[in-house]
Amino acid sequence: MRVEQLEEKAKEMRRLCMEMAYLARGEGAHVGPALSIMDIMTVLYFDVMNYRVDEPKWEGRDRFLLSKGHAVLGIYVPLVLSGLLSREEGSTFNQVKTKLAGHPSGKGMNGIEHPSGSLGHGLSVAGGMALASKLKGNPYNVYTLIGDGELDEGSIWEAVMFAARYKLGNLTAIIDVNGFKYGSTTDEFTTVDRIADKWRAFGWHVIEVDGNNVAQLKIALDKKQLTKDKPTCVVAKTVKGLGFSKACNNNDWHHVKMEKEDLDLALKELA
Ligand SMILES: Cc1ncc(C[n+]2csc(CCOP(=O)(O)OP(=O)(O)O)c2C)c(N)n1
Repeated sequence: MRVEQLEEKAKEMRRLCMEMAYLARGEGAHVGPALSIMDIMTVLYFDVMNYRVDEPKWEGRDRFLLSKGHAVLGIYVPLVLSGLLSREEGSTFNQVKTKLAGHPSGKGMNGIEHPSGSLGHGLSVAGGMALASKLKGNPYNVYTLIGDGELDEGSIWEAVMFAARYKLGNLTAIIDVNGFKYGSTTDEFTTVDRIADKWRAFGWHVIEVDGNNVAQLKIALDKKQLTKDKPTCVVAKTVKGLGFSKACNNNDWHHVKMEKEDLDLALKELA
């Protein structure tokens, strides 16, 4: 897709995100964490990744794992807009008997490669999938998206070493650097600062971008950027809650029960 088309798609993604969050108003939804990654998800699902809507389990598909699983609308929305999930399934988000739970379980539905929600696991699983691709001689790429607060989890750093050791050039980790975690800024307690330097020191190929700029993301995530024998880390600086004025850089919108007036305002702003 061209950059302008991707920008339009990102807006459509944010509109559907707000509509689905409102549908789940009884349970609430993680709106801020999902809005910050919408541009990344747009570029992945509508410009970068190979998948087949009519054959969701195609062995050659690229794999995506949402490690910060609470931002689940960030993956349900592109799954609905790509056709991997139906609109009808989408409208059951976070309601009784839904398959689309508030954290991705993937049970009985297409497009979720692995459950998440307990932070810190996505990169380990993605690394295993990337190694399997090499061992089986079945070429596909694996992508995982990690929160900057999530970098506090020690398991991530074990997986960082594993991926470099096995030269997983088909693996890309994208870090959503929005400066917040749950209830605080990222640097309030423990701090993982100079993120790019750290991943580089562990032997990764690192690219830094504005994670809400689809033109920059399109270049950074282009498969031509992958190196044969180093995994790639895209450090994406984002704004939590971007797209809706009340949520923008406001961590009170980490998890909310939305009111109808919020939805109306959001749809107006995203028109
Ligand atoms: C192992 C684990 N510990 C704690 C939590 C609770 N928790 C949910 S979201 C969150 C903050 C995550 O921050 P970040 O990764 O920066 O994501 P953001 O919401 O800011 O996009 C925490 C600590 C969890 N889900 N899993």
